[in-house]
Amino acid sequence: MSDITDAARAILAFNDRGGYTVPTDALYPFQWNWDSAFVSMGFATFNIDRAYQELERLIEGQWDDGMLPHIVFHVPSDTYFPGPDVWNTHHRHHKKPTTSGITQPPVFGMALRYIYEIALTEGREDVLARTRLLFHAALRSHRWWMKVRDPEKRGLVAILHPWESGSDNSPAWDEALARVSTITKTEICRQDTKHVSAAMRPHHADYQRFIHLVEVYRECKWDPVKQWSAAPFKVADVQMTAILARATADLIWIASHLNLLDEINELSTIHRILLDGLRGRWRNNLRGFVSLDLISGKDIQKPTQAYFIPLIAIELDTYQREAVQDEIERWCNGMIVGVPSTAPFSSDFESKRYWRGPVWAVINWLIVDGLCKNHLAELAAIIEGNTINAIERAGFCEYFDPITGEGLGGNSFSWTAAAYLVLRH
Ligand code: 9WN
Repeated sequence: MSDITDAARAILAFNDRGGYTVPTDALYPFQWNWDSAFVSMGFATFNIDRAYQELERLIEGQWDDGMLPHIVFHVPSDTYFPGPDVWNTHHRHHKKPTTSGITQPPVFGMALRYIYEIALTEGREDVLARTRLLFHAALRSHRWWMKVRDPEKRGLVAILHPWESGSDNSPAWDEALARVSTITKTEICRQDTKHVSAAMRPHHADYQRFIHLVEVYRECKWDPVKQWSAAPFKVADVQMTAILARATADLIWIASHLNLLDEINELSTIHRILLDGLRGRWRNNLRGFVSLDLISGKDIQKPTQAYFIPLIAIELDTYQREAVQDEIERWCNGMIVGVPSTAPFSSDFESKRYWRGPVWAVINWLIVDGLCKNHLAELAAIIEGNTINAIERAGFCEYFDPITGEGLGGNSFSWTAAAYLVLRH
């Protein structure tokens, strides 16, 4: 085992708060949904029980209707805004702990398959009951997605808040977010810029809109049907849909192992619907997949990493495969580390600002996985190698400047450590 692998494990231990892992100390002091799913896979490379525990602690926050919230506030902290008092979701789920009122990409099902597969190779028959319980939690959340976030049956699931996407202030949301009012009743007490330079974070007006959206949904008392009608921001997101589709395929795999025939049928229907929806979002001229703004009815053409995420779920045809390869190579041309979260030739590109250019190790992990699935192993190996090099050079930071390779955002970041462990595994 290398020193760097040791260091990655040490970061997960340092960020462990008792069976769940915070993304990084102070900047993100709670349990985040998709961070924990990635982190559980990192744990699975050396500690299966801890991997299961990460997911078990996450579902403590699952709502009665199946939603897996984006943050679980296990223990109070005043180093992050907005905290539980701003969300005010208490009445929506009658269990402790409190949570935020929105969700995040459902990497959970992908993680469960990953850790279950490793457990099986280790001959761990004792994980069966734990796997079954987590499988049913994931299934409930996938039902929630289909019912609540695709009520008009497009085969695409929608986000009602940029924070749900995980790519918070991506240029992809600019036009849709500009329609949202900047007026808020809540005083905005940002904590993020106390930990990280403001030049790397969203602008104040973005935060005003983020909080305005929280207030709209809070006034709906977090009722999903009311939220759908009231939402001033509503985007059918290809990245989210692709992750849901892939996680659904992974749940089908688990259900086959557990011999759950009704569940296999139900999930197979969901899978087919999502793949049909995704296939319709490919654009030849852009050489990628595009999200749909459900309020304007227009394609979101901004070139972001989301263009390529559907590869984790979809088998491309030969034409698409070549187009994607060319396009990713074009985006990475001249970069020390790709894949940038916004294309470097775009006027929105900013190499250091959140989701507007920097490289995230977990996004590369998804892209590498999608390229391998689509027989583009050579390009996958290059991106994987560059990601590992970037981490070895700059450390386990939150994200990287693609032009300089500099490490940015929070330090000692859990999902970067997890990405290292999995890509090295
Ligand atoms: C809001 C924790 C999270 C990640 C997101 C990332 C960032 C939060 C924030 O940090 O979002 O959820 O306050 O900026 O964008 O992907 O899950 O690491």
